[in-house]
Amino acid sequence: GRRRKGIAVRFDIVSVFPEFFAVLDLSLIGKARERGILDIAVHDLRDWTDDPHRSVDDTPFGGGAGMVMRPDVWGAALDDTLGDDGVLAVPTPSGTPLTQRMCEDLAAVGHIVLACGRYEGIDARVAEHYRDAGVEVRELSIGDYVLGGGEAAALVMIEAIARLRPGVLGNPESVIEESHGEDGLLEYPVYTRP
Ligand code: 6SD
Repeated sequence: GRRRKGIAVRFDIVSVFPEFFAVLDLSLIGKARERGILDIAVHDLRDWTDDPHRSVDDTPFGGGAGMVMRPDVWGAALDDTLGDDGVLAVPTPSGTPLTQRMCEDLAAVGHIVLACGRYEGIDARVAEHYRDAGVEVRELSIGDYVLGGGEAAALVMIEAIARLRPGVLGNPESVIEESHGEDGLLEYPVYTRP
């Protein structure tokens, strides 16, 4: 199903740097994965190439600097990972700004596929194709600055979304409490005992 309450949420991450996501073995997210509350699979985009060089990029149409990620390779990877229930999340500096409210919305999605770009980004036909096919495609920015690729942004998204899932935080009151503030965030200094 697409929206769910209690059971495990699934994240599929597709990247040319799967090792980037080793930090998801740590802390609350690592524990939640061990407990089966979070189901996170990390995939190497190059597994969907079929040439000996395992090439994922090509020269940009019409010229320009750098390389663009190939739509055929991304199409093969996303056909396999989206299934019939995945929401496609694509980190990009030109995307909709990620907010706490949007994270709450995404925490109700049962299956999120994160497509991490490198180089000059993913060929624009990929998002267009999946939108046309009826997939919910979210192009998201984590802030108004330019990263080297989508991986760090995907980590931010997973951390912000996963901690809203029931059972991921040790203390569920800390999620409830933070929702009292004006913009949903803690806005006062905190102290341990003097
Ligand atoms: C080439 C990317 C993907 C490059 C990004 C996202 C945000 N908020 N800043 N930069 C980004 C995402 C940069 O692939």
